[in-house]
Amino acid sequence: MGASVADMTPTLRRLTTSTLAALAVAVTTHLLTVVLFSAINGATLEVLAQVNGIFGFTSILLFVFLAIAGVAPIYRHGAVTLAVAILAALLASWFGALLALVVAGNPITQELIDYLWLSVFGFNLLYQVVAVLAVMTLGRRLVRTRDAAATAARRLALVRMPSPRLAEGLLTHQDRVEVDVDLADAQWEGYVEALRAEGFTLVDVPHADELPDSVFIEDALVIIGGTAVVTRPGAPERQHETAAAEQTAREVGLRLERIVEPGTLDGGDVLPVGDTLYVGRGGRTNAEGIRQLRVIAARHGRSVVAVPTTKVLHLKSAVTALPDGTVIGHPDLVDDVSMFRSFLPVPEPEGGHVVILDDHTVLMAASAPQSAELIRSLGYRVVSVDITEFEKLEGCVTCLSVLVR
Ligand code: CIR
Repeated sequence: MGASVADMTPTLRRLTTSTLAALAVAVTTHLLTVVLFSAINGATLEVLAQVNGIFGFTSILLFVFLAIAGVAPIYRHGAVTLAVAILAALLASWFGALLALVVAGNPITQELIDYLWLSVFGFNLLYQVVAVLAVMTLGRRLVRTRDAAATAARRLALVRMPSPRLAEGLLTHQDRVEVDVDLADAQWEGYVEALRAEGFTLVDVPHADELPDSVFIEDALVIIGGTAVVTRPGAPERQHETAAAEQTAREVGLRLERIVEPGTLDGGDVLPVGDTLYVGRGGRTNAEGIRQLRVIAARHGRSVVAVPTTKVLHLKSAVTALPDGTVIGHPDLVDDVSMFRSFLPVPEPEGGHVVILDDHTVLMAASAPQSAELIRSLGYRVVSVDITEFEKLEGCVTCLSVLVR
């Protein structure tokens, strides 16, 4: 059996994707051009065979050029794709026509070269236009579909190394307590290692020394299937965090959507449970942010339930959900537990925070041992991590990563 897209190494995947896209574009361009050209010039079998011969070398060259160019990320930005498509179509048609003429016994003369340049705006023009259109539609779609499939099938964890200015992070509901930045670094390493040990491939969002809260990467992106919704954090100081997160999301092949002004939304306010996204309406996420997310979610077959959140920073500072969909949290932190279909109280405030690692396993902070015991008694495996330094900044176990699976 062949390896699935997700099993391949990134280089092999880029190579196969690029070859497939180049093949699809070259074959489609060839067939379409031959049919259109023959139709224009009288569609007899003889004309068809002749036209087929004229564009044969061109199509082989188009395939080779695109297959080689596609190993680089040429399909990521429309303008780059267009430039490469035009160049590949021009080169392929020029050299393809040259080869066809030479093989047919024509000597290379100045007259022949002039004729080739003229052909760029003559008989080769149709080929070039069809090739560029094929790259921009078929080629791009094929590459994006394969990238999205590969991303969806992998277990990725996007993380962002703490800033040396971590201790200056924002505080809203807690008093400032001194943060041990070295301990925070060690705890972050422990958190990342725990994810790695559970089979996640770590992806680093480039760290930002000047952004104290950037380690809380969860607030910058909301993942819905193969799509990353780039948020617009409610704290103006945190809005610069999204650019690098967006770039990394693009690089791992996620499709992008955005929350835009005047909407604000923090990822920490979004709790997915089955096809429902519970969204906290609190200090960071406003009504317009929720409205925009509702529109985006509907396109992906998800519904949004807005949850008033006044007692804590984010909805997920109060509640998260177990793999079976039970919402858990400390009752003192939840505005209204009746918002959730099934709610289980836990004994500690930090016990309401879990990251679902798989159907049987959750990640929890070591600061909630009794809640961990309760969750174990429900048949789950609990992986514990120490994150005290991040808890001092109103962070919890969910906010240090964005999982893509
Ligand atoms: C803030 O106030 O934005 C940060 N100090 C904490 C963010 C924690 N994020 C989260 O729980 N999702």
